[in-house]
Amino acid sequence: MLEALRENGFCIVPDVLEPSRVAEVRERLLAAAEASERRGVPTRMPALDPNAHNIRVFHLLELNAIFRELIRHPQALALVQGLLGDDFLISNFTANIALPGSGSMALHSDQALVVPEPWLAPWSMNIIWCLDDLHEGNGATRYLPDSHRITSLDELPADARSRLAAFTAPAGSIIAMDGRVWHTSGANITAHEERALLFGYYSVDFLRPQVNWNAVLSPEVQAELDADMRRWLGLEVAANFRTGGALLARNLGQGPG
Ligand SMILES: O=C(O)CCC(=O)C(=O)O
Repeated sequence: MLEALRENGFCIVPDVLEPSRVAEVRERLLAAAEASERRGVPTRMPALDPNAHNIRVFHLLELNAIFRELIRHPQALALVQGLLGDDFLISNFTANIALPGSGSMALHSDQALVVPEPWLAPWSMNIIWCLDDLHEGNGATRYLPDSHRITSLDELPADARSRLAAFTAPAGSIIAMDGRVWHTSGANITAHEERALLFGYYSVDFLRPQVNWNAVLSPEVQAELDADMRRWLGLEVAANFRTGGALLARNLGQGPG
C-alpha cells in the first residue's frame, strides 16, 4: 500500500472499519455537527463551498472521543509514518458531508495551503475516512492523476479540472492521499444520497498545524490525552527543537570546538 501511495500519490485500503463501526462514527458525526452549531462554530462555509449543501464539521477531536480514536488508528498511522516519517503532527481533523445538490469547491493541494512552493517532497497527507460508499455521482473527491509530482503552481495544467478522476471506495475504507495531490470535492448529483467523509490531515513536525490545538481542545479533552497524542498535537512545551538538536549534536561531535 505504501508503495502505491508513494508511486501514485494515493492508495485505498478497504474494510478498515466494519459496517457497525461506520454506522457508529456516522451517527457521532451528525451529533458533532449539531454540537458544533450549538457551540457557535458554523457548519456551512460560503468561502469553501459554492452553495449550502455541504456540512463542514471542524474540531472533531474536541467533539467526540471516537474521532480521537480514528486519528490514531494503527492502519492510518502506518501510512502516515511510512510517508512522512515518525516525526509528524496532526494538523487538522474535519468532515465534509456533501448533500444532494452540493457543488465542487476550488481545486487545491493541501500541502500548498500550508507551505510555499517548491513542493519537492510529501510534507503533509490526508487519511480520508469513507463513511458512505464513495462514487462519482455522490460527489466523490476528484483528483488530478500524478499531481503529487507538481512542484510549483506554474506546472498545474490550465485544463486541470477537465482531467480530474473520481475516487471510488466502499464505506469503511480509508484513502491515503499525498498532500501534494491537487483535488476538489465532486458535485453530488444524486437525489437522496449523502456523502460523508472525514479528513485526517497530518504534516511533518516542522510545519505549523492548520489549527492551534491548544486553543481548540478544552482542558477536559486535553486531560484525557496520552503522551503520544500530546506529542502529535504539539501540546508539549517544546515546539521545534528536534532537527536543531540533531544538527547541534552532529556538529558538536565533528566540530573544531
Ligand atoms: O470533500 C471533499 O471531497 C474534498 C474536501 C477538501 O478537499 C477540502 O475541504 O479541502
